[in-house]
Amino acid sequence: MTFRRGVLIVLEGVDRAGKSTQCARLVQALQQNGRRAEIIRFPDRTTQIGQLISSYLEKKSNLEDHTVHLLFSANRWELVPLIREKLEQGINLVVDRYAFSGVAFTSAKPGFSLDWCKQPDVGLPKPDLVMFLQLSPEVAAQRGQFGAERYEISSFQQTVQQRFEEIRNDTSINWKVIDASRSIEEVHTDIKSASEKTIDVAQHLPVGEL
Ligand code: T5A
Ligand code: NA
Repeated sequence: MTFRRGVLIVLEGVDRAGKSTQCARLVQALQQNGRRAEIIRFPDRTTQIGQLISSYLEKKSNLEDHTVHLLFSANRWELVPLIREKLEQGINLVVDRYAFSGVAFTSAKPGFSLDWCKQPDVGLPKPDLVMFLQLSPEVAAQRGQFGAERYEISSFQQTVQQRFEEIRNDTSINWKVIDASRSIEEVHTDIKSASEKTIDVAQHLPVGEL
């Protein structure tokens, strides 16, 4: 039997698009189909770097904008050995936010170019599929009020939404836009089918780099 690596599947999207809900459902569905699958989320708030980020997001501390951008990236880099190991073991990884969130959120701040924001993540394992959960701000608002975290402000989120649109022009990435305004089950069906198709193809290919 030929060896098959795990594939790297990322879910991105605006706030409350249902990323965490769908990541959990996808891992469950892949496992039910007899595949090995695990979830990874960014920021990973459990590491020392992750704790600095978490405290910043909770507004318990302030960090300079370039510095926090590099910390979000470092938080991904510190998990790269684990990510590579899991993929080599044939474990499919479902990732809740990745470098694209990093670029979209920092470049929504004044004075940050998309190009500068992308640099620290160059060389990270490249996702085999990035699903962008699209949801209008109006529908997102119906899913509850913003919490107290740093970026949970409507005007900032609108800019983040625009940055994501620009980022999706990068044709070196395998993007799939998913209409996230439908029911959890309908969205899940699409995500599951796109993921199964990607696994069938990408498990035979080498892991790329951003
Ligand atoms: N950030 C992150 C950076 O600035 N740089 C970086 O490099 C990275 C990685 C982290 C913050 O850090 C920023 C971005 C963020 O501001 P987080 O911890 O990922 O944030 O964010 P959360 O607040 O946990 O997640 P979101 O608000 O984005 O929500 P999700 O995960 O998209 O949505 P989810 O699944 O939690 O669902 C939200 C609500 O909607 C309901 C759910 O039950 C839930 O109540 N829901 C639906 N309702 C109706 N129909 C559906 N289809 C639904 N799906 C879910
Ligand atoms: Na989430």
